[in-house]
Order: sequence, then structure tokens, then C-alpha cells
Amino acid sequence: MTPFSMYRRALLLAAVIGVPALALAETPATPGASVYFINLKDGDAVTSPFKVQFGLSGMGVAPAGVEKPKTGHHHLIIDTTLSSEELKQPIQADAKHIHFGGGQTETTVTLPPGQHSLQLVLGDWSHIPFDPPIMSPVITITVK
Ligand SMILES: [Cu+2]
Repeated sequence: MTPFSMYRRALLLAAVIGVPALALAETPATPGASVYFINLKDGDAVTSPFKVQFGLSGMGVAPAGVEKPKTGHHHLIIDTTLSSEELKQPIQADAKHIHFGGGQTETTVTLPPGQHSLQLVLGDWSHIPFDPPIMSPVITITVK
């Protein structure tokens, strides 16, 4: 099968299952863009519930569903990381993968006492990480 006919099959499949064809592709990252925790750093100790502020440099924040160049929305990944396969797909939504599709830049997190890892991953309008991914280092915090 030629690459072109494979592409046509992918478009057809996307039409059949109702996914916009563009959602199948990752959005190129803006060179130099980064996400980071504003108010937390690796090794911090906090009392739950605690505030988490999301920093973004080199790009803008836009709500999910709004396809605007050089923008994305934040995702807070708790006690897990995304595999290389997961970094190419829409980020799942559950207690460990929190979407801020409204364009929020901070949240309040409640976690049980103990050590927890946190990471920020920027997603495009369709919740897919950028290529290459724009994500913070994983930090470990202790909830007292
Ligand atoms: Cu999302």
C-alpha cells in the first residue's frame, strides 16, 4: 500500500468513527517553549489541600477545542508518567491525569500523606501532547 492510500484510509477511518482527521496528528511544539511549576519545587513538603500554579513560557494558554497557533492547555500528571505511546495520543482523563481545558493556570490538589510525583504536560486543542512534548521535569513532593 502506498503512503498516500494509507493516509486516505486513515482519513476514511477518522470519518467513520467521528474523529476529526486533524486530531490524529500531533502539533509541532514551538521551539523554546516550556512549562514549569511556579510555586513548587522538587523536594518540597506541603499540607493538603495545596495550591499548584502552572507556568508557561514561549507559548500561550487557550481553552481545549480552540485551535489557535502556539497555544495549548495544561495537564497535571499525578503519581504516574506518560509512556512514549501515550505522548502521541489525547491524554486520558482520570484522577491521575487532570485536564485544565478551561485554560486554568492554577488548581488546588488534595492528596493523602506521603510522597507524590507531579508533572505538567502541555496539550494541544485536542489534548494531544506537542511534538516534541512540552513538559516539566517530574517533581516529588511530600504531603505532611
Ligand atoms: Cu486536555
